[in-house]
Amino acid sequence: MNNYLAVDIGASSGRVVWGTLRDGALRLREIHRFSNGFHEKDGKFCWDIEYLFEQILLGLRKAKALGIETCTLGIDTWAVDYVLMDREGERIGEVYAYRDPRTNGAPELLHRHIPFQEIYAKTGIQQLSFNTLYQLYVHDREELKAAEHILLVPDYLHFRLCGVLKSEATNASTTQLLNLHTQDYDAELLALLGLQRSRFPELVRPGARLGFIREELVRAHGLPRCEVICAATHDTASAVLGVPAQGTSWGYLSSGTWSLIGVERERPLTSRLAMEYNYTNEWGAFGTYRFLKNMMGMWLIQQVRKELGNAYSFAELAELAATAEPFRSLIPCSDDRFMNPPNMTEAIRSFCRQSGQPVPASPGELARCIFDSMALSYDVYVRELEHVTGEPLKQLHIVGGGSNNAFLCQLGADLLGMEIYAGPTEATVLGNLAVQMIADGAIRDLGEAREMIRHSFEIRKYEPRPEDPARLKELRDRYRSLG
Ligand code: ADP
Ligand code: LRH
Repeated sequence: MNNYLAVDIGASSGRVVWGTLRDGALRLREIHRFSNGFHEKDGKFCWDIEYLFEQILLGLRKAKALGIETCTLGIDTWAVDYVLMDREGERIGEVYAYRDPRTNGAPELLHRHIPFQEIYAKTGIQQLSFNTLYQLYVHDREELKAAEHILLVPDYLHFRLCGVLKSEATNASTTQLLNLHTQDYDAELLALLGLQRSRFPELVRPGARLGFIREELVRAHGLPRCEVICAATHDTASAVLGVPAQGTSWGYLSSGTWSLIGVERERPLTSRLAMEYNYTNEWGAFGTYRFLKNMMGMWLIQQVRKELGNAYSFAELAELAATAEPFRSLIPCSDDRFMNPPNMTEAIRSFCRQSGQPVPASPGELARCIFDSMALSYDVYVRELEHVTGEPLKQLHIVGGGSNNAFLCQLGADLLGMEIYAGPTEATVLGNLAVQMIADGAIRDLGEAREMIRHSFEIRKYEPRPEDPARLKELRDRYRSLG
């Protein structure tokens, strides 16, 4: 029996999970879980990359303690953020978090040199001010000059583990620097940043074998003998691989710190409407593209929960929301004001106050305001998605931590008038493992992986309850009018 380890690090937490295949079923055992989050250092918002690397080593040490002597390992993390490295392999500076405000206004500055339409035609990537393109554009010039290598976070972690320099394609596409037509980094965009192609490693696809964890690390930390395989290193790419869908006409909502809502396609879609709606075409594994849009996700409730002193669990906040008055106050979830405010609770209250709505006071009212707004936002984006692709959706699969929120799943089903299938929570881990198992020949292809996931994990179905069409219209209009 082969051992497959997945390291999955999201913006709010990370885990090391052991996957095995037995009797045609996929089994998971969580070996190590740790918290994640960015912190403020000298006025900059940064990730603690050394802490994350230590957590990976700790997880691997625990794997060995459980009796795992040999295994393969795949890593995925959140997208767009990067590490600068000199020619000796030393990190330069801090690893900026995408919520650092340094990129506010950066797209407008960059678009003076190249209009967004041209960037979109090349890359098919939605405009988010934190895309690597804009982050590099405003990065300290001296630091950037000193950097021999620019590595996205999982590529850097690969380098630290096995000394190999590669740029994994699913995550690299989120830089907004990959050209859909040449299937490589775009020369014009690199020139605009003053960077040569050589600063980025060669592109590799999920399933590529990177090599074994360095002997010194294995000995110093008591690790298993571990071959590193490129997962779909963008967590959302792995999450979508882990969606237990079958057939056609399904959409997905990867629900964690972000909500990523979209469809899987075999070809990119870069029509004028796709650009106007700001839909993205991120590269997926096995020749797929993720046509999706980012909306502000559980970040809203994560921040409010923290500001309530972590006195309530996520499940309790969902239960409190269920008992609060429905649709009393709404916020435009994805508005920039909620990107990284000094205080989320205050930002929500202040929006409600300014827009003449009742101000949510209690934890239940705050949670209700967030979940009502998120569910209405699902509705807006699913309608856009159907319009732009010309293909109606029959069902939506929600995966990730947010799939545990039964209240929100049901609300989504009601507003969308569509069946929602919720779970697995650990779809990202499953997508990560699936790539390793396919590379290993243990699973034939993505279809078989999804079928196995469907049969191995509980998936909850939410049927839409009848809604009054006039009330639905009124709610949609109200939400859309928020701006
Ligand atoms: P990320 O990968 O971005 O760190 P996750 O996929 O781990 O995010 O999802 C974390 C989120 O899942 C939490 O912020 C929370 O909103 C939600 N969540 C997890 N468990 C529950 C639960 N039991 N009930 C409601 N929400 C939950
Ligand atoms: C989700 C995610 C998302 C990106 C954002 C930076 O964790 O990777 O797909 O847009 O983080």
